[in-house]
Amino acid sequence: MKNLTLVIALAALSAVALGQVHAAPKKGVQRATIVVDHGFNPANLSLKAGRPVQLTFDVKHRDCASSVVFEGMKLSKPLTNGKKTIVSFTPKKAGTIAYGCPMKMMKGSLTVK
Ligand SMILES: [Cu+2]
Repeated sequence: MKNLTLVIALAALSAVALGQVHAAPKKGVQRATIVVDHGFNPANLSLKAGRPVQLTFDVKHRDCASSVVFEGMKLSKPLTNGKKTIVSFTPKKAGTIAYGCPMKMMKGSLTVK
């Protein structure tokens, strides 16, 4: 009888876990963390067009990247060592979005599909 109770409890847990997966909104925010440590890691991310993006730049050592500049988007945000900077936008179409330090020495890219 105790075993049966355990099985039911596990089944209930599984249902909750599955429910959470299904509950995730189809048009949810695409979140990712990019570590800034003498470069951007990961240097490339794949994103879906038409869905909001929230990138967290976790800055360890920004070096010359006093800010992160997104080319062709009129978007830039200052970076500070030891702090996190959140950048939000919605990629409208497929393509590659390049970003980097203001001098384009440290580089990263976003592949929008
Ligand atoms: Cu630079």
